[in-house]
Amino acid sequence: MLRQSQSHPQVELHNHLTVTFNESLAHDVREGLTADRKRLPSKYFYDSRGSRLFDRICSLPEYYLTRTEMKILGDHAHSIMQPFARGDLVEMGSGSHHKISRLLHAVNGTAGAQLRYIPFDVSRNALLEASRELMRRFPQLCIMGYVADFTAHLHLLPHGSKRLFLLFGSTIGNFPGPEAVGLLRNVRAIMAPDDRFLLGLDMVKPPHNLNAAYNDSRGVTSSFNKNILTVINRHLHADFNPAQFDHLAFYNEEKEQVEMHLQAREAATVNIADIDLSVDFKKGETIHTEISRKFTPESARILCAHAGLEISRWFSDAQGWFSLVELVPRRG
Ligand code: AVJ
Repeated sequence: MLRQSQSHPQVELHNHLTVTFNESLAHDVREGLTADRKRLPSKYFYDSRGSRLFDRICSLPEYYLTRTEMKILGDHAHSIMQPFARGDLVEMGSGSHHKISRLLHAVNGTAGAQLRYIPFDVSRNALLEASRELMRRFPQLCIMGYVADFTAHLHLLPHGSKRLFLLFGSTIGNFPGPEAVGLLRNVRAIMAPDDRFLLGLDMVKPPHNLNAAYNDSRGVTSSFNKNILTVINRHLHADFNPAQFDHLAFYNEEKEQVEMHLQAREAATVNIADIDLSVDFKKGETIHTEISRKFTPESARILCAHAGLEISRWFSDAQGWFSLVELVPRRG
């Protein structure tokens, strides 16, 4: 299905979502909340309220990730963009426009520059909002947005131009090992030899810094975590009381990942009307809502190698807290 945006001739939107949000939520909630150890996929944090809460997290003093990645992007944008004055910038899970703006800014005004921005996001609204702002800032830019799931729909991308793939924010850290490798392999599978892939990775660092980043003093991360229950209430007519759950986030040193959970304060039964499910919670029982893996130079190299990707350049901050790795497809 193709939808051309009337008011913005520069933007072209393609909608490829085959199952509705409610259908996929219903399936995942049933599977996750009937399991022995209850879990919910972290992608359901991001309705419009959740996305706003996440934006607030990004500017918290404790949450160094966004700030650090933005600084690295600013420092190295020219060098990163040098081979891409012409071509496609494919951003997976694009969300807001700040990071791509840093890269576009570096080529803005370059003679002969001709870039197309291809964001992938499951939220049509997020795509439109970001596109509007980008068109205002970069009137020459062409935008071809995909309302689609980048874990499933990358093969729909147009061919013919040199491409820079982008996955910012350490989003890859939300996927367990095999899934992360699968996702990177999917990108590798459609890369031409001259294409590049810029991947954001949050690095292992002292546990107190990691714990602080996911337990901010203003409680924004707690609201963000509990928002997943609000999403289920609204979309599936459930009766979760978010106030009866505690936000739990900690760095698991052995697994090198931050884990977020929601912990029931008291025993409770929750009814989820639309899927005819009632779920019992014991006092203290948890729902695992997110993993956020942290990397070392070695574990990053191994992850990429498993996906057939080689690190060509490594960009980092002075402390080595966050990395942007530039990847090339390995031959053969
Ligand atoms: C957007 C997935 C990178 O894992 O740090 C922020 C999400 N979770 N605070 C992360 C998040 C709790 C964030 N990512």
